[in-house]
Amino acid sequence: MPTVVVVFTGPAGSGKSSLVKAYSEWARKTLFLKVAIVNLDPGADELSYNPIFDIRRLFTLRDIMLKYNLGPNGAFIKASELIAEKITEIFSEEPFTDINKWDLVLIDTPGQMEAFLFRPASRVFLEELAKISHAILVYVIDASAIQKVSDGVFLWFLFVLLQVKTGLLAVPVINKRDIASNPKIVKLLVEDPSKLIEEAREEGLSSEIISDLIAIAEKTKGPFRAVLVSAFELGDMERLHQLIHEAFCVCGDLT
Ligand SMILES: Nc1nc2c(ncn2[C@@H]2O[C@H](COP(=O)(O)OP(=O)(O)O)[C@@H](O)[C@H]2O)c(=O)[nH]1
Ligand SMILES: [Mg+2]
Repeated sequence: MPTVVVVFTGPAGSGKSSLVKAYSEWARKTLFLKVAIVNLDPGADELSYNPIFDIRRLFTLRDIMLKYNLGPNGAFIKASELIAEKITEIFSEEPFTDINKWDLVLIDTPGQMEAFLFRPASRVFLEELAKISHAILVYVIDASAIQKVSDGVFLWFLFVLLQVKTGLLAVPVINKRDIASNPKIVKLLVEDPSKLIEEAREEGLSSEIISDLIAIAEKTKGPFRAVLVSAFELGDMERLHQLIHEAFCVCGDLT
């Protein structure tokens, strides 16, 4: 089977790094896959996994703050520009040089998704990646961050924008199921958003706007089941694995 590259994206704190760790451990232990991990987050303090490529070898957030006299937000933006500038250097290192050697390559992205994915520079990285592999974006939704319909719709819109921006195959996964505030909303958001309209009315949201937003959620929902996982439960990673494979089957790739 060709190498699968999974890019973990999502808002800060949604659990990208935790899922990279859990999924890599599960895939190695259960499926005996050869898994390589890439860390693209220059702001990571300590990593709970062992990356084969780590952007912090080229620069850290702290280096950038000092060198360019920037605060953390400015430094994250600068970091994504530097990733684009150093693209040849990055792709001349493992695992990119011989990507077919691996069954699965997991890419952890900067904590602050908007400073990387929503900037022009990320396109350079993702385009380069798509040239050498079958890449999929996993968009991590934090179930504990969704109490109301409006919380869910907001996070869904970031997912829609991510797909529009990158044009890559993307799937949503709901993390932190162990501390989910309102699992019902999360599930409907992915599988049947139109059912949220009633609930949104009860929240007193402007019904016209919210039904328009939900109509867009309906249009962009894709054929996927809601997959709820906890990065603390290794067994849950089987569901994530199946979701990724289903996504490739649906788009007719990976044959
Ligand atoms: N309860 C719970 N906490 C989680 C889960 N996944 C991650 N976390 C916690 O959420 C915080 C942010 O996780 P992290 O992986 O660093 O998020 P990232 O910024 O998206 O990389 C950390 O304190 C994790 O321990 C989960 O499934 N359940
Ligand atoms: Mg992280």
